Amino acid sequence: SPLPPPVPRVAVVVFLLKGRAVLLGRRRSTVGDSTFALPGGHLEFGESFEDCAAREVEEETGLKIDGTELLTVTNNVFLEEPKPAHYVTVFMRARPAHPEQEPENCEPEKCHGWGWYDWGDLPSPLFWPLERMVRGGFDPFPPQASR
Ligand code: 8DG
Ligand code: MG
Ligand code: MG
Repeated sequence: SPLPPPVPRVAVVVFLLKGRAVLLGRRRSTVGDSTFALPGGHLEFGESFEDCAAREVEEETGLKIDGTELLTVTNNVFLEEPKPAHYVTVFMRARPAHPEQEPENCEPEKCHGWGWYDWGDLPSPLFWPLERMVRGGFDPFPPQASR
């Protein structure tokens, strides 16, 4: 039978924040191969954004998260990739539940490894949906309490 027409999918990704650092991993994927990206993945049928964020972060890094909040949504069309794709990407922020715990590379077939990167000194190349946000001045950190 012929292939069904492609459809947009929903992804949930997480700015996991520790001090002034974010957790990034270098992708192994047909989409954005080798670029630095946030943990995250596909929203499952019936799942909340918060539950998806917690599930994907734990599946990919072994870390549990706290204080999950919705930040923004972007529309990402990947027509140039080997396998064209279209994602509506939901960006959340969260904190590690146990800040001293190190991330584990739980899906080594999908990621080269996780690391904490200072927001002022991000690695390159970033996955382009993230690169576009950073260039646009997007800041995932909550406003600083005044001292
Ligand atoms: P799953 O099977 O675990 O559900 O999916 P996954 O293998 O973890 O999916 P993914 O590629 O990590 O995430 C799904 C899509 O989300 C990805 O193909 C494109 C979109 N996406 C963005 N920005 C980011 C990002 O910074 N990180 C991740 N992981 N995905 C992102 O638009
Ligand atoms: Mg995943
Ligand atoms: Mg993923």
